[in-house]
Amino acid sequence: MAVDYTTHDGVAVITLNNPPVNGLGLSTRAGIVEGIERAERDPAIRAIVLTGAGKAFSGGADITEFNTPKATQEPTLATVIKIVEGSAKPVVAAIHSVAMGGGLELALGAHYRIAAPGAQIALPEVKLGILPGAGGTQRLPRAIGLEAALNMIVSGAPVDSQKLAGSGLFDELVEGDLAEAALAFARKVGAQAGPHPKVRERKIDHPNAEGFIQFARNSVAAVAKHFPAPLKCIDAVEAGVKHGFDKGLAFERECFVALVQTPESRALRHAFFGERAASKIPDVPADTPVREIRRVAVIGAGTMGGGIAMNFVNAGIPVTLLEMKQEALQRGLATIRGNYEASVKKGKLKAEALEARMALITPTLSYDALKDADLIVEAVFEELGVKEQVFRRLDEIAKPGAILASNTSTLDVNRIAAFTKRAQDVVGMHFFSPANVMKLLEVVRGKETAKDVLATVMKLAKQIRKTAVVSGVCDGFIGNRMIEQYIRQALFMLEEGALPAQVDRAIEKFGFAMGPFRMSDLAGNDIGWAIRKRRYQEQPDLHYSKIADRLCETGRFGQKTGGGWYDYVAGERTARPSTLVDDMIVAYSKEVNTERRKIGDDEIVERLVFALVNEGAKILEEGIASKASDIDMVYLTGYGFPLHRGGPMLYADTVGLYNVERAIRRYAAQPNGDAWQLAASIAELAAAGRGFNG
Ligand code: 3H9
Repeated sequence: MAVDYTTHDGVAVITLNNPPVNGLGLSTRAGIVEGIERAERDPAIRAIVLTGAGKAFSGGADITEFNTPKATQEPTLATVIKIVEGSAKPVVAAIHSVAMGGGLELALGAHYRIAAPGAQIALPEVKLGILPGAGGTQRLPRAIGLEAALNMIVSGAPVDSQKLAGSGLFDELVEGDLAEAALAFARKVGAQAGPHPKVRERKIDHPNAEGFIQFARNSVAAVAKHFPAPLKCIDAVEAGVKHGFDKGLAFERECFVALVQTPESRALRHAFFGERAASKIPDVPADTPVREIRRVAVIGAGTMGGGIAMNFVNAGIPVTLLEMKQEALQRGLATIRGNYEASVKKGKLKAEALEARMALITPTLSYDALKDADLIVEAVFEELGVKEQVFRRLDEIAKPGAILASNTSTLDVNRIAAFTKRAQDVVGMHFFSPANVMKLLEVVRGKETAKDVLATVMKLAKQIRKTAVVSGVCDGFIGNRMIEQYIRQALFMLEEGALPAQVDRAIEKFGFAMGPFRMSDLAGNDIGWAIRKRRYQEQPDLHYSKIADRLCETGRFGQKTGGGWYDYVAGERTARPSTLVDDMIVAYSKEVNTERRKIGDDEIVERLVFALVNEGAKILEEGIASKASDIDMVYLTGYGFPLHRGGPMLYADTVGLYNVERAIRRYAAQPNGDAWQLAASIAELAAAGRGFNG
């Protein structure tokens, strides 16, 4: 049963009971209506309490029902709220923990609301690319005022119930037992003559509603470039202000129906579920016991090691930081302190918190100090010989059961594990730079990594607020293996007729945060050069454009050398197209006998994005990633892939795999086409009329 019904001395209590968050799916909605009708029929009942079992009042509409027949099947949420609001017996919503989206809208349809402190109150629909579609844009402004409501609706951010005390939303904030208080409140209002108050009948008073609405429009302009929902939220609120509740409600409904079908909303919902799905590993059951992580050690206090240490410290976990030399240790600590000081300056961190965090770090020059660490993360130089030394040492000193993690981005985790006699305890934790900022963590599963090690690391990732995605062992893991194909295409296109600024502009217009050449100039062109040099040895037949090597041979490594694909003025980060480099590219085309042609922006985007998709498909085929959404999470959180497109694999589904396949076949027939080896699964899924995500 999704809804429980009990009676308590004249009061009916309707309890949503649809774990995990009392989502308002069809059976829950039907249960509420049944409960209200039953209470209305029963002459002994004077009032009704509406509440939620478990860890929420309600997390809102059941998102999994969107775009399915259940979503529109009666009773819809709008109907449920109408019935609640229309009840002759007063309905009291008793809110605790979470009242979000449709959950809050349902509560706004009740005649009275009481809440426990600490409940998260939100209309987060905008984060899913939609707007509150069951009266939220109409009732919330009437409950808490135009400005506060618009802020909540447009940001989607949760507000603590305590902060909303006195806002007009709650009739009472209850410190003690909410259930008891709800019964008492219901008995009180049940004894009063009706009609009972309705939020819809309140007025929206604002001295300059039009001005504030315009201000709100201006403030969402940047986000609105890629997402239609924020402006629609404002339009719907405005409709209610200008034309009254009923017209506003009808307009809100119209917007909801349109938005829920947009690719942007699909992308945001995909990211919402993708994030949660990433933490689930198919053969690691949810109840796998985890190891306790009370103390972490990080080896290497460079940029990476320091950033990694900060993640744990920020979560209150003490860290022992090991370096080989005193100066390096001091430098590392100073950088960490500097990062925290910058946060204090920006007002994001209190000065006392800075000291408390620094106090959680124990610097050391001795491996012996790592003896009591439950997790040791190695972030030393990226060379197998160096890793070997570290892991052999760790095997000697780490306590039994300690997890030994490598931050390697390119090396074989199985070989690293083999340096120890406890391969089951070894795992990859590939953080992205800057490690204290970037959300992504690739968790690299070696062939012997124990399940409880994986479960522990995934849980820990949540604690340090990372999006963790499991990758099998392969060169580059999920993210870098795919980006290599993207870069390869970018370089071929230079050779064939494009220039760096055009490539970057096209893909940035598609929505990437930064194009491949600006990105490479930022990261340092020497990094890619080193990888290519390794490739030339390992796979001498692999066809690469040598254009980037030419650039590197001139010492143009990017921003750090004052020039790369672009020119840079000292102290600035603005990328200025470089005549010298552009001439060099044109000369190179001549040298390799390629007649330069005009390459359209569409081709640039397709070749870059489909290179990711094609490699992603192979990664899935090989089981390196266990699901398409994992790949999308890697790209959304680690590589600046546009969120409104939902990641490369969802984007491919949106375009249609039939079209993706045709494009890849077309590019494979062009010069440099040997770089395209169509993934078998693309052709198979396309033939079956399916996508990566079903
Ligand atoms: C809406 O209401 C539209 C209406 O305006 C109009 C309708 C006509 N549906 O996050 P967690 C699942 S739109 C389905 O790990 P937490 C979630 O996938 C909705 N499932 O827990 C996960 O499943 P699993 C507006 C949902 O304690 C499990 O619950 N509401 C929903 O850290 C636990 O989730 C929102 O946007 C849902 N609505 O946080 C709220 N919500 O275990 C979105 C959660 O299988 N939800 N699940 O992986 C949240 O922000 C958080 O989940 C919440 C709990 C704060 C509620």
